[in-house]
Amino acid sequence: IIKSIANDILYCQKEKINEKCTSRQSYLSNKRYFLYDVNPPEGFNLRRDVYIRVATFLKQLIKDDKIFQWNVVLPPWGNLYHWQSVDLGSQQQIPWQTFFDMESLKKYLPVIELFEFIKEIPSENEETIIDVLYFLKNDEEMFRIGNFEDKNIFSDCLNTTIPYKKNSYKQYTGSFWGYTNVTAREVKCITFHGTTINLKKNLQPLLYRSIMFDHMEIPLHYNYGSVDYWNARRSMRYNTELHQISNDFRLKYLNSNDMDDRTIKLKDWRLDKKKRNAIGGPYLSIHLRRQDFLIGHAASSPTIEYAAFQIKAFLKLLDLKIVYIATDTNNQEYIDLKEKLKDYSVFRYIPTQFVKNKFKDGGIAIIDQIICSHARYFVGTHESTFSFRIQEDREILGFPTNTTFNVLCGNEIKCSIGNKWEIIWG
Ligand code: GFB
Repeated sequence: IIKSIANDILYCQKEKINEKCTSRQSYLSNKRYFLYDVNPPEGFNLRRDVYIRVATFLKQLIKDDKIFQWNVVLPPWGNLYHWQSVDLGSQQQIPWQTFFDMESLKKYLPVIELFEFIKEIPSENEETIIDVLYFLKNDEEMFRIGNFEDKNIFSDCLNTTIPYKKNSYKQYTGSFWGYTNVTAREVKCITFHGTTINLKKNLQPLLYRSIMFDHMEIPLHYNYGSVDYWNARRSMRYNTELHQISNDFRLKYLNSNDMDDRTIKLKDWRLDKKKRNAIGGPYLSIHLRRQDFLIGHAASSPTIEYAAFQIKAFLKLLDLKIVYIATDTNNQEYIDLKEKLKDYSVFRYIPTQFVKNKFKDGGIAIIDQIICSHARYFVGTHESTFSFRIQEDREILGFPTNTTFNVLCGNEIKCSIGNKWEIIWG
């Protein structure tokens, strides 16, 4: 069967599309779709890192594979634990274009939204069927013993609780980002350990057109921190409207604009060049992570009093009068913090209802990140991926590293400057 499909593919590629090819075109076209999903509790900024693992892997695959045209289907955003604004109703099935600039992403890799995939794939019984879904899981025993080695072991899923079950048409239904009309024809479980490249053997493009991996957070980066990693990261530009909102805020309240701050980026990220001369707007920016961090990272989370003490020390040191606070804290804590900084101008971004409705909690968080990334000096929260993404954006903008890799200290532990995660340019 494989041989005959392969022959058909080659035939249809070589010949002009004729009747034989047209009728079987979608099956035999060399277009292949890579879909993925992530463990539900994971936050927005860890998910962004998972995208880079996928993107760099697929980029390499496309380089090596001369037959198939690989496309990444971007998993819609939704139901994240941290998105708690009750006035926005359910925040699910949000396409990537709400948060990111699709043209920039496409300059790195062929990506499509899930709704485009649903349109492209002919449906059967009104279902869009993914050919195979691999449910990845960790080897708990290996983590217990600490004897790590690469693994890709198939199991029958019988001993695993999987969130997929067969419907009356014998397809697997499951969460599929809240789309009840998306199903999978086959589900297979794999105990996996290793980097994304090791997933290649499971793709089998001669058998499957659309291949999905669930728990894509399990495979590790295969080229972490390389030029290619940073190219993928640079292609993750935000939606231009989110930039515009942030720029308006910077101009109005923070006396900041790209020309004076030396933070101009070229329209095409591929043309941006290595630089370290950004000066940023005349304000200090702080990312103060609260909520679940107060439990998960209690030792490194300062009290509001101690946070204010440290912020004042930074402002004095830098001779700045303005501080921008990005935080997920409640109003009362923010008011307390502001009160303790009353000799300074303290700002936070408060969205209009229109902006909230349009960009949801995820977009508001990105506006905070953009404003933080343009400050003269940034101080983040230890081990928060939200802060890590701001640090990366500052690396891309060309700030000297001493203005970026700083964190607030908890009351109880001495803290040092975090690792400097410096950009590598090609
Ligand atoms: O992005 P994230 O994975 O970063 O999750 P961490 C934090 C989320 O909380 C963000 C909101 O995506 C935002 O939705 N948030 C946090 C903020 N700080 C701010 C802020 O300054 N402004 C705004 N507007 N929103 C990890 C989680 O979070 O923390 C893990 O991914 C776990 O699931 C762990 O909860 C304790 O790395 O900070």
